[in-house]
Amino acid sequence: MKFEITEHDIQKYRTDGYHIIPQVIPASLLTDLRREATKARELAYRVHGPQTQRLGFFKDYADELDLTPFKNFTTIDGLNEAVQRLTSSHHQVKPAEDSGILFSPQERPWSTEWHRDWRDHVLDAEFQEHVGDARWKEILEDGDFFNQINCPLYEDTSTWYVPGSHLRVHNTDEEMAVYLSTTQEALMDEDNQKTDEELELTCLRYCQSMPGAVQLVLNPGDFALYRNTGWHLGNYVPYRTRMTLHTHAITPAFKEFGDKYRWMLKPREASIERHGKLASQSRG
Ligand SMILES: O=C(O)CCC(=O)C(=O)O
Repeated sequence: MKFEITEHDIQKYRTDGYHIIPQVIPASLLTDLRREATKARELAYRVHGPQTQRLGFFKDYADELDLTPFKNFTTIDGLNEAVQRLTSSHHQVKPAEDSGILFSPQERPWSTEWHRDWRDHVLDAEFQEHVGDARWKEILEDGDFFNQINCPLYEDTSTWYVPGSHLRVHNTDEEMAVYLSTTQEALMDEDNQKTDEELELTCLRYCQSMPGAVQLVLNPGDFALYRNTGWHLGNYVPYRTRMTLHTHAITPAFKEFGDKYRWMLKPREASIERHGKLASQSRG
């Protein structure tokens, strides 16, 4: 096998929920990917504004981007085999052009909230009615679901993760205290109350305050696979060049789940609901 995956790596992926395969992108492909991703970043700022985090489904921009390097990424010799060894023989790397690229913001630092996909992006009543805790537990424990990929073209330390949290239906009180300690609006300083340095350090402290959190340190061409049902976030600064391919290892079961429940996704509303509901609970 071109990229070595040991039994220990497989076990650790199950229990910790993440694994980094070093340097999967060869130098010549890295050159081509950086060139096209630089164009994609300009497109992202143009379409979504200077603070945007990503350009999704960028095969829609085939008239402005050469998609060949991205297609060559998906078929890197030995990559899918390595992913399959960590997961199962029916996992496939979803082409990045069907998924997205993550970028650094152009103007100011910001961080996402700590979150667990997909549970934190749906309304509670709808979740309980259509999925429920028992089915969710099965999904968390089933490696067919929620295997996300970050593969940076430049060094990337933006992603933080809580190992082991991907298997838990319920969060700990300490985790919820961190989650409730701020809001997405504050982590973006929407009221312009902070200097850039104050905002950067506020976001960094928020990352560090989550119990057990680790910062993923990814070198160019490293390949991080992580169960995105675990607590994670992205913390961004404009002075670092971030261009990170962001996709999934998908399976037929995961695709079916996505198609069936896509209508339930309402990230911002769900976040407001959690803050409101839990704050009122804690007021008694
Ligand atoms: O920027 C990152 O690495 C994390 C992005 C993220 O939180 C997500 O896609 O759910």
